[in-house]
Amino acid sequence: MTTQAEAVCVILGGGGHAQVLIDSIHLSGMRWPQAILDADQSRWGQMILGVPILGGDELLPELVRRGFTCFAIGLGGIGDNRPRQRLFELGLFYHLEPLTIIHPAAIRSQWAEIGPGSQIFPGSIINAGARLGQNVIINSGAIVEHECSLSDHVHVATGARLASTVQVGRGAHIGAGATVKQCLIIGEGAIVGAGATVIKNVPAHAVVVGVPARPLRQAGSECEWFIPEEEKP
Ligand code: JB2
Repeated sequence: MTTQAEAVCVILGGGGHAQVLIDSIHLSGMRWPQAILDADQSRWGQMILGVPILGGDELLPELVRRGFTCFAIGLGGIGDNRPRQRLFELGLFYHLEPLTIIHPAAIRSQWAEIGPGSQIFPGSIINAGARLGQNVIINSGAIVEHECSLSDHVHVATGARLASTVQVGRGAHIGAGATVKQCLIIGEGAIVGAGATVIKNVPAHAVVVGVPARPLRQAGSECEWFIPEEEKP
């Protein structure tokens, strides 16, 4: 394992999320990242906060040969965490170490567990007994109360709040400013819309919106839990 001072880091994805990420890396006292890879060719050669966008993900093996040791996911992936998951698995495939980033202005209990590659942004609160898997984002100002359990690749967006003992399934997305009542279960791949207030369990892959949160109605159907076509058994 490399130390923070030795880490040579590449960021995968160079949009808005990457800016907060690079700032957080810097303020956490880690070494400044050396490169960004981005899928958008028109951005190659540009800089984000002084870090150059060198090219696309196909450069990853070359960077490993050049001595890069770590990666961080620069993609926020609003509403769909599968691209973040794919990039995370790509970094691991090349034996890079996922950088775990905790902004110094985040409040994190020493009794909270934070998995590899997770990103804890400014103003967020993670209380005692909370457990976060790998590649989880707790975005700016979000609250994860005591004994919540978040699986891999979950994103709790800006200002969202999980009351105590909430369980969030793999890859689920809790939208900006949403609130989830205590003891509820948010299923794998579910999406809670921005500003929603969730007062009952959300099934896997469902999309819920509003106050109180209700499943999105599919055109022409009765109100029932919405499951994207590709996710139906
Ligand atoms: O497969 C990929 C890939 N797919 C998209 N590989 C790599 N290396 N890069 C990828 N990207 C790139 O991620 C896009 O080309 C784009 O430059 C970047 C995403 O930038 P964008 O600003 O569109 O989204 P974001 O995910 O950085 O930020 C969103 O989510 C945040 C959580 C924004 O909506 C923010 O406002 C929000 N705070």
